[in-house]
Amino acid sequence: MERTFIMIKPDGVQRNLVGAIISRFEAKGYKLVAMKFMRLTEEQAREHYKEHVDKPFFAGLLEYITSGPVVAMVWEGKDVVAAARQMMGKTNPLEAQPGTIRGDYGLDIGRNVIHGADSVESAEREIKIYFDEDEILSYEKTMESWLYE
Ligand code: DAT
Ligand code: MG
Repeated sequence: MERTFIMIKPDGVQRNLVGAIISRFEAKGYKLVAMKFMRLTEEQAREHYKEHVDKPFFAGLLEYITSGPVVAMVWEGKDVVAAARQMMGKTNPLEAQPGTIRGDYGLDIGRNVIHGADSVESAEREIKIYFDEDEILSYEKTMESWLYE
C-alpha cells in the first residue's frame, strides 16, 4: 500500500488545527502508521526543502518551519500521495479550492498550514528524514473491507 509524508506546520499547531487536519485523513479512510510531535532541526529543515535552496523564499521558509513544533506523520492507503495533495489544495492558500485544507484554513503562501509529499519518491525520501523504519507501524484495521473492494 502507498505511503505519504504529511506534516502539520508550526502555524497549524499554533492555530489549534491539529485535530481538524488529522480528522480529515482519518475520515477519508487513510491509515496512520507513524506520528511524531517534534521541532525540526535546521539540518532536517534544510534536507527537507533542499530543492528550494536557491529560491528567494528559502531563508524565510527555514525560519518558519523551525519556529515551533510540528506534527510529522506517515499515512498509508490507496493513491494516498496524490489524494493528500488534493486534500491539501494548491500551495498558495488563496488559490486553493474551498474544501481543501489550505483553502479552508490559510491566507498566505508562507503560512500554508500543511506539507505533503508531491510524489511517491519524495514521500520515501522525506519519511527517512523523520522516521526510522521501526517507527512505522504495520497493523490491521478491521474496517479495511469497508474501505477497499
Ligand atoms: P508545496 O508545499 O505545495 O509542495 P513547494 O514545494 O513549491 O510547495 O514549496 C514548498 C513551500 O515553500 C511551500 O509550502 C511554501 C513555500 N513557498 C513556495 N513558494 C513560495 C513563494 N513564492 N513565496 C513564499 N513561500 C513559498
Ligand atoms: Mg513541495
